Amino acid sequence: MSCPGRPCRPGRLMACALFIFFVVIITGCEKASVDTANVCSFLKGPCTARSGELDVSLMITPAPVPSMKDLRFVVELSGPDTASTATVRLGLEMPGMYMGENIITLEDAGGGRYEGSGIIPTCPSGKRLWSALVSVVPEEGRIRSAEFLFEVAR
Ligand SMILES: [Cu+2]
Repeated sequence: MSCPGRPCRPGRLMACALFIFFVVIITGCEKASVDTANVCSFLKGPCTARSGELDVSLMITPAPVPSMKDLRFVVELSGPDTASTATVRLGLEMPGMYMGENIITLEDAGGGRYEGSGIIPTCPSGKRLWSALVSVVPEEGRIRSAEFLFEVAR
């Protein structure tokens, strides 16, 4: 490969490539602007959300939520649709950034309570905002889901 008017400088090409790479990362992250009023801390207990007739609460321990440590996830459901619930899944993702598939199937602990454990990886970009999408899959009828935003600890 030759550069017009001057000899090739691999160092310069490398710098350009790195610059473009970081611009892509930064603009990619900034698309995921989020209303921080809706961010859960779990410091004062579970966060709650409503999906149709279903009330969904989520607690993650320990709080604040560390990355790369074993975490405990507890979902509690209440409402008329709760009885026919077959499966409750929890999907962990970063808004606007693909961090790999991270889905936790929660065990039925009875009384509308579902429990499981998992790990949140450390984000290479240093971002800390995560989304836990709780999907309630009934034996029949439509899947209901509730999203909980939270930040992992520094
Ligand atoms: Cu990330």
